[in-house]
Amino acid sequence: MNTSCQTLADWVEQVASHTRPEKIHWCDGSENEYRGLIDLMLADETLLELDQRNWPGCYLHRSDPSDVARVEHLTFICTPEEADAGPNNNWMAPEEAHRKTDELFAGCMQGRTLYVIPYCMGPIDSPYSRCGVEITDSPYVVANMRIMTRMGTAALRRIEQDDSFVKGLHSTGDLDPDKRFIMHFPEELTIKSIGSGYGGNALLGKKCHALRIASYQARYEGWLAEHMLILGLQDPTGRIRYIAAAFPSQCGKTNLAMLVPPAELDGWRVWTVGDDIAWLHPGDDGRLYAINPEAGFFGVVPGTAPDTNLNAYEMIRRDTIFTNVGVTADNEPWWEGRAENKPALDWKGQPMSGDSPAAHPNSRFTVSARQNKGYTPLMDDPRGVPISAIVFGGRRRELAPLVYQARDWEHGVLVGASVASETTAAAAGQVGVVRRDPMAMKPFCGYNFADYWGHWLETGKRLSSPPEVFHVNWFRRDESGRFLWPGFGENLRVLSWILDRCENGADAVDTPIGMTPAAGALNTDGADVSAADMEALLHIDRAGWRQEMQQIGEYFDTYGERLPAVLRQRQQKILGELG
Ligand code: SAT
Ligand code: MN
Repeated sequence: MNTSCQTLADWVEQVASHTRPEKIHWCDGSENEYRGLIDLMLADETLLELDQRNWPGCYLHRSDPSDVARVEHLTFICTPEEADAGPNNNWMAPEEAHRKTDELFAGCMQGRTLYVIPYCMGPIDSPYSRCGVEITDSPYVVANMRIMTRMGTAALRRIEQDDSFVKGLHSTGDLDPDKRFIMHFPEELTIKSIGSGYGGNALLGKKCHALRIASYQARYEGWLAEHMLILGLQDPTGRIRYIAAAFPSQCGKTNLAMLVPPAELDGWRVWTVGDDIAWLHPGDDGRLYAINPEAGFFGVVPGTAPDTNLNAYEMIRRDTIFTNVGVTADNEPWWEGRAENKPALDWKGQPMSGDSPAAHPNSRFTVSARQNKGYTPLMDDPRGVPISAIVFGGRRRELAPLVYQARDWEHGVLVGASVASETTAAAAGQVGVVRRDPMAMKPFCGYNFADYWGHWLETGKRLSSPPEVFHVNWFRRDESGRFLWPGFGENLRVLSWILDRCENGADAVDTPIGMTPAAGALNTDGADVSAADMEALLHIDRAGWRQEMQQIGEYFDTYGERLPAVLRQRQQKILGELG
């Protein structure tokens, strides 16, 4: 065998005898290996070459049209006790889940290659990083994992040292949605995923490991695994402070993490540490430190344009795998929001017709984080970066103001637990319905939310200088559906108020739900937003909030006795203050 880690060697052998592949390939993560995989996929048309003169190293993958998003109804947390998975998860007994998937895995790799992908989530030399091994029969998954994680020989060496890793078994199976399951066995540090080749279902290092399994592990080890971007904000004096922000999928995490300051805010810079996942650890100095466990971006393509996300727009001009975008007559990738050129074929490869979009709304780019202009070597710093502010947010047409600040950590946990957002195309199902999405972790928390909130509260007790906690909403609209806030680069105005608040340097108004910017405290000079819109954006609708807090109370009821009492007390207190 190719490793001194006996557990790994045994597992690979056992999987191979069950799935019956024709060949086994141990991934080393080299450039050569990547090139070989690309050539293989070009040959069997898993990948299509895009115009290499203008888009060097860029390829298009068209997934099965029934396999374009995460499938939450087929995603299970398999703990021995159902209550440990909580009302926030689908649960299946571990024996049943193993039996169901093992049946489907039997012989499923016949005639195919079994790839062994050792990977490390986080810098190879960080004590905060954790490793995994994904076994898959999909070369597309291998190529994506090479971009998204630190994959190959260095990761294998660390696994041999640690003698511990998350086992992730994946096969695309026959892509039959009726035989599709994404199973998590947190106590066994094991994932079994079959029947889908799509991102979050198949790149097991991402949501399955770095969020569902890691959140469970983090609870016992005393840290937090969160669905958060991490950015460094450099002010005109050159000082850099770090913010972690949790928004549901397709609510602008990647755009915020790569923000380009508007011309009026001269002298500011944004450094991207991560765009999707943060692992947060209390440091010796009582502050909270964050690493990004990933090495690349798996971002939403539609809407990527020079005025929304210039850095991403430029970053994906080379060495990028596109999934489910359209193509132009001259073989360039095309998506809604791309101003130049026009699409000839849609994401299914069909000629454009009617109003249907060229790119699937959940089409994605996979690209190395190093190609981003806002790349900072701090992304590879084993110590992580100290977090000044945690920002929660959702996509809410109504009610939630542009920004407000929690009073303290406990209130911050309530604010996070109360996040609600309109659903998006990132998951299969209806789009645009408001649902509770605490900490933007509804699809990703590997255990009972009540215990998870309890763990957040405990973590706060270990921090002598905890981050300040905020809530933002970039998505407020008026009755005609017009967005009230310009968003994108202009969001820096809100972030700068947030940083000032972290040092008590900006004026705020005390309201029952928290502190909002005082009139004039948020710099809108040169922004395209009227005084009336600004007032509407910061207005607290007391009747609406009373109803919201009541609904939050009802939502908490579903967690019964396990709900931390302090959350209930704080919710009741705010309800009382709303009159
Ligand atoms: O789950 S994915 O990683 O495919 C993307 C997302 O929904 O955030
Ligand atoms: Mn995400």
